[in-house]
Amino acid sequence: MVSEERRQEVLKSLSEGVVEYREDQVKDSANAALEEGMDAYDAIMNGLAAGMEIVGDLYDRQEYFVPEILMCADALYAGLDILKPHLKTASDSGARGQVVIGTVQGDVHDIGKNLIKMMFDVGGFTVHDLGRDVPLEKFAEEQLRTDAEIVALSAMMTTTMMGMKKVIHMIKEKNPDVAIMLGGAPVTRDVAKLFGADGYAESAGNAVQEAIKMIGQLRKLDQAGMPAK
Ligand code: B12
Repeated sequence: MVSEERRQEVLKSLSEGVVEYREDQVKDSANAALEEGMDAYDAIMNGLAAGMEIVGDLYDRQEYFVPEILMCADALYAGLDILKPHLKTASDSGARGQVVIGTVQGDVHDIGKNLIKMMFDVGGFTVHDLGRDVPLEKFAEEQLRTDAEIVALSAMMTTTMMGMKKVIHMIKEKNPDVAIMLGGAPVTRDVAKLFGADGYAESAGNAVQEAIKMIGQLRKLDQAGMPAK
């Protein structure tokens, strides 16, 4: 069992490695975390993702620009590639249902979306990842093709977030029983409600619980013979 002091040391090294786009430091710290028995989810969320939050602040303060952020993202992904295979997965993998996920048209931010995808993977869902900058109609097409219970949409810009409303309309028109979940920095629970979505989660931490709650509610409505919203 790793000491709390050592855990903090490794998390700090992961976060600093992302902020200072030092890929080797991130890789070494990710391997150290695994060798010393740290929880991979903890290292990802409280190390790598925490580092990217700091990068966001540096961008806001105009100390970092797109080139730096891209290098930070590469460092984060180098760590994620090492840690992801060591995430504890639900025993009944794939049995929980299917999810279509993607970042909406015009938006290339995919770090958040990939962390949510990762949580659905380890949460026992089958995930169909459409990637980033996904044409809006693709979500409805993929939902029909896979008969997925959940469609999860990500947007990181206020401009692209508006596309989510169109996607919800396209899907609900064809299949009102699909549970649609939104997320991303500009998205809030009120926006999700306003757009007619069934769920929202602020971060990877509670995305899967929210998804399970959403499916439960839609199934209850179904059993009661009530139309979905
Ligand atoms: C990294 C980054 C980039 C990278 C993206 C690299 C990549 N592979 O993703 C690059 C350099 C490409 C980039 C480009 C641009 N970016 Co940028 N970027 C960021 C930055 C710094 C960090 C985002 C990030 O990854 N955070 C870390 C992850 C872990 O957090 P997250 O994404 O928020 O995801 C979490 C939650 O939101 C949630 N979540 C996310 N998606 C979903 C989906 C679901 C279903 C659920 C339930 C939850 C959920 O859970 C996630 C995990 O906990 C943010 C700053 C910020 N504060 O957000 C700006 C930011 C998003 N970018 C911004 C802008 C303006 C741009 C550019 C236009 C800049 C430019 N002039 O070129 C371009 C646009 C490119 C495009 N067409 O999309 C603005 C958006 C402003 C706005 N509100 O509209 C921000 C907010 C910076 C700022 N403060 O101005 N960017």
